[in-house]
Amino acid sequence: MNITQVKVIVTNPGRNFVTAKIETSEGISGVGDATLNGRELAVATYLSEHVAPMLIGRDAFAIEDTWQLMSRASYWRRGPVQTAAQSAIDMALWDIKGKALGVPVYQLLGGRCRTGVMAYTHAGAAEISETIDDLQMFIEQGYHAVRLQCGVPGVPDVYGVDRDTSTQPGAGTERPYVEGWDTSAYLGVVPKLFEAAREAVGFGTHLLHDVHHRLTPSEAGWLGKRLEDHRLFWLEDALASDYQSAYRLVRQHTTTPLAVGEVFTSLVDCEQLIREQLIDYVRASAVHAGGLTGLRKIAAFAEPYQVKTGCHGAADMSPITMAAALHFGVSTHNVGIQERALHPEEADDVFPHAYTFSDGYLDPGEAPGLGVDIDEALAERYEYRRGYLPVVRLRDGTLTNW
Ligand code: CS2
Ligand code: MG
Repeated sequence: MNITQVKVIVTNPGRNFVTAKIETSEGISGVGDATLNGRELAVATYLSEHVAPMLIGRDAFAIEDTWQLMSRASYWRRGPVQTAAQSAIDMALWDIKGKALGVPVYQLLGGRCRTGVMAYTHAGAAEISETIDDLQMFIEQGYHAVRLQCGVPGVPDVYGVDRDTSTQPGAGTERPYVEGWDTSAYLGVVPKLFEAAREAVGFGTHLLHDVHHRLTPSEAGWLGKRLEDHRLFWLEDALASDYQSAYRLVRQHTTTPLAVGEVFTSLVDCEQLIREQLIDYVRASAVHAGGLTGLRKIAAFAEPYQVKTGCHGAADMSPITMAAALHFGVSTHNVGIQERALHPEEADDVFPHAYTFSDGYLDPGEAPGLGVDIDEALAERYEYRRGYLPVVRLRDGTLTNW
């Protein structure tokens, strides 16, 4: 079965998504997510101009060899643009192989090692009391794990707090939206958020928090220590992870579990973090870290170090990535949890899928392949619209990490 065509489909059902659809000589096709939030057309061009031409005529079953070709043929290694393209092709080839053999992809990855993947969703409001209301609502919906974010007094538009969607990341704004930040005010309110949450719901629900890359190692060590009595499931992206060794200082000061990695594009980005056990969860995702093949390489390296995965699952990756994450999630031993941010309804219509959520767990379903597709006719109705991610400035105007 040979690759005969690689279509690149850009659509905007509520936000931009980029999809690679591979057609084969046997009439079986497969889909892969290539969405890089805020830089979508860079990946679409990389796919159509640099990847597609060299894949035509290749054996569609040669997944590993194709992955290695996309890693090495560019000479320039890794990075978010080329890895998102590589990821999409990889997901599509696993989809094709599952369909050709008549089995869900998780069967090709080793079969089930759990009945479902525990999910977590996002509760975030300006006031702590409103975040707690959302937390209790999600518990009633069956979630066993919820991420909590809240506003920071005196700081406009803080990450993770529900706002008008025109400024939500992923919906995109014509120019980068400028959010505010003040670490001291933030460190004053987060312990209060988790005190209130534990007071309200006890310790029966896993609670998570995303710092979103904004602290220094000593600030992160202080916060982690301060939160220890609230037993978080994880404190995410406490630092920007460019210098993996910076996590040593955080680890020395706190036992609060640490998660990082939604921006990682390969094992190179997290090898030291895992080998030195500086983190507890690696957040790499199928769309950013080389597809299912790339994700499996990271998970296999992490297993002996007792580091688990907690794949990124924001709304700015398509339902194809969610489907791939769940086939990986039910069949990989050291999977910890799966993020579940809901897509706009129109996106679920463009990407019909077999995966389901019930009683706090996600399941990929039994459809052959990844169990997800793209409705090309419907996708065509949603025009691409350039959309920037926000940026963040401190009170004195200094740029920091969003
Ligand atoms: C966030 C993401 O879900 C998370 O953990 O860090 O929503 C992130 O802000 C977006 O994926 C950026 O595109
Ligand atoms: Mg995050």
